[in-house]
Amino acid sequence: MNASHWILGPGAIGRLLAHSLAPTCEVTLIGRRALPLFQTLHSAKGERRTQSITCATPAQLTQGAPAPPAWLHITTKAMAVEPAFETLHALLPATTPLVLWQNGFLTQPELTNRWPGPVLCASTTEGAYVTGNDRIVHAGRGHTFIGNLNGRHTALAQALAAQLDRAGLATTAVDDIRRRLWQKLAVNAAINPLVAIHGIRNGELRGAAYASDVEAVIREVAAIMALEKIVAPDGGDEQDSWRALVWDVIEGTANNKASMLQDVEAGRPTERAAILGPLIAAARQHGLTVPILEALDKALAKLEARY
Ligand code: KPL
Repeated sequence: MNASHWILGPGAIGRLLAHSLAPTCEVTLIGRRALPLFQTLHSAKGERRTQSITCATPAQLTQGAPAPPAWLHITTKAMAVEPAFETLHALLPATTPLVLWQNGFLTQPELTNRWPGPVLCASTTEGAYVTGNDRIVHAGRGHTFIGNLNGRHTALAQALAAQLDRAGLATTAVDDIRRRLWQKLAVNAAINPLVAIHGIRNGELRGAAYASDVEAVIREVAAIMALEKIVAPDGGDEQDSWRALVWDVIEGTANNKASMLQDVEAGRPTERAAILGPLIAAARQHGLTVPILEALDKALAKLEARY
């Protein structure tokens, strides 16, 4: 068996990681409630794989006093990272490498500065969703990038990328994870708030009713990215590069119910603080006004206040 991995947050990405690593590594999936031992993964091609995956609550781990893991992956939503991490903190040597799998850019800088051990951030385009307590669907294969925000821990990032790659999740260690997290955040900011507020699938943003709103968000996001010196994935720093990126993702995910819409429908807090928060904060720092992003943030806050 390879190194042991604790995976905190049994959502779709957490369970996808557990399924992938379990055949070759010691894996513990950690969540607030117990999950069935036998977990099934359905692939997009209709294949099915059931395997036993050790699941535990933080209380059970605390009682059992297990050996600490080689890796702690935190796969909760951004706003759940702090309370979830608090439940395990006392069990972890300060040298334990953390791997943060959140969208946006909220907890990544915070934990990178605070945790004494190595902190790696992951940005993934793997597509998965939960269909029950004991099953998930791996809807689309993607790519995962792993790196440290300060450009440190290169060998560790490479070792983890190799492990994940061997486990079937295409992964590359990178030295520009900050840029990649902000690129994803730009796309999420242009899609997620609008579809969550209007209750629509991603593809509906192409219609006349919403396309100009998307364009307005892209203009503000592109202005922030320019000030933050974040180039688009095609290397361009013009608004057109961001427009092309966002509309490509809308096209490619036209049938998707975006994660923020799923959160609103389920009455869960959204990731607005992790996605819109860093953009609005950066705009303020640069003295830029972003009325559209601020209005989206307010509208989401109002929606969340209803549940
Ligand atoms: O990542 C996404 C999400 O749903 O959070 C997008 C890109 C918007 C695709 O649905």
